[in-house]
Amino acid sequence: MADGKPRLYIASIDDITSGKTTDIYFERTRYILEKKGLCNIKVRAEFHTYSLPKNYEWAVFAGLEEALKILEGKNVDVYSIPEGTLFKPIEPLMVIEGPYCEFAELETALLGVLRHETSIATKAARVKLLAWDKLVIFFGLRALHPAIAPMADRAAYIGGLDGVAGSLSSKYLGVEPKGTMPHALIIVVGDPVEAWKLFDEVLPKEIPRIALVDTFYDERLESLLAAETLREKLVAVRLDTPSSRRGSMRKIAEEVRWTLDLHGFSNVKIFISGGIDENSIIELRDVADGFGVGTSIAFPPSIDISMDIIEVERDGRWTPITKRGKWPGMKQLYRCSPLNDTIIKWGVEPVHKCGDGSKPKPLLEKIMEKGVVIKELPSIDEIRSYVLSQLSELRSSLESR
Ligand code: PCP
Repeated sequence: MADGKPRLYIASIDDITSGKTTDIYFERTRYILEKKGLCNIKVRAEFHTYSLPKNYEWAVFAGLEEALKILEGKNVDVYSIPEGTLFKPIEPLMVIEGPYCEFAELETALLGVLRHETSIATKAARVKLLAWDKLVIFFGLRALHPAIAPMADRAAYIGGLDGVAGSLSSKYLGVEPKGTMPHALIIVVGDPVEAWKLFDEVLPKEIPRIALVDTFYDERLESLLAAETLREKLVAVRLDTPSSRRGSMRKIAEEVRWTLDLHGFSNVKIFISGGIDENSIIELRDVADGFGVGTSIAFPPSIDISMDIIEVERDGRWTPITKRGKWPGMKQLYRCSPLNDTIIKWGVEPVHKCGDGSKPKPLLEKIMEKGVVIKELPSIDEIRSYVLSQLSELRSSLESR
């Protein structure tokens, strides 16, 4: 309650795992079921998406670890595809099995976690795919509420980005943050050359010397000044040209590249940030060596994951039932290669073989039993590598079309 004093509007971990961050109608549903002795009816509830944002053909499943944390200790079993799997509409992502009242109020939080992380990871993967082998660092924390900074960094990294700028990423994710220098350093020092020198003088050698070169003067002039100041220590220049000055960012980058090369600084790379999205990556990827991408990944199109009951236990037997527009029944997802998938009724073996003669791989596995995780969860780097390997397979199959 407001008491005239400022506060941070953040739900606690206990609020989340106890189902308090719910929509009120789930509380009312539980109340009715409890009153009428129907709370122990067992259901299977499936998480899936039935449509993707415009021009999207796939998404990256992320947020499983947080979903499991929310379900920990509840009397439920959970089946899931691995975190980081690329998926298409209708494919089953996760299934909760157990008495409905065990997780009724958790639906809101579970969807929030899965939708948010999946949306960020998917956008990050799209950006990384377009950036080819160029470095992409997540600069998006300033677009988000700080309470979810580790989540956003995690999702962006899982999606395949090469690094994240958030300081807390080392504490929460075991990922060392990456960064350059802000305009604030140059403005406080009052002179770019002096600021670059201080950066070099004070910071440990392991931190790459990347000079921000757009604060007061023309990018071409500042880039050359930075190269002449830091010489062989300068790894890259960062162009964060304000939109009011841009005209063509590509032309600015080309001019900087030409000038650096002309003066013998071909080894100095060009890193571009500020308003970068998929189209600008395509426009700049052959002239830039790296990108800092913030808002377009932090605020991505939403991957509309929903949860629907697909089976109810009646007289000791699982009975397929769901709302219209959705596919009833428990399903398995069989994969030959990324997105070359077949959905098959749970418990039925596929009869088809993959193109190379191998058997399709089932992706949905039991990961939680009676509220306890029964499989070792992959590390964030393993999940990221899994995403990158699927993206690479996808790129090869698109190129061979
Ligand atoms: C860069 C840019 C955006 C940040 C990165 C993220 O900031 O101007 O504010 O970009 P995006 O959200 O547009 O993708 P800096 O140049 O580091 O900002 P500052 O002026 O604070 O130095």
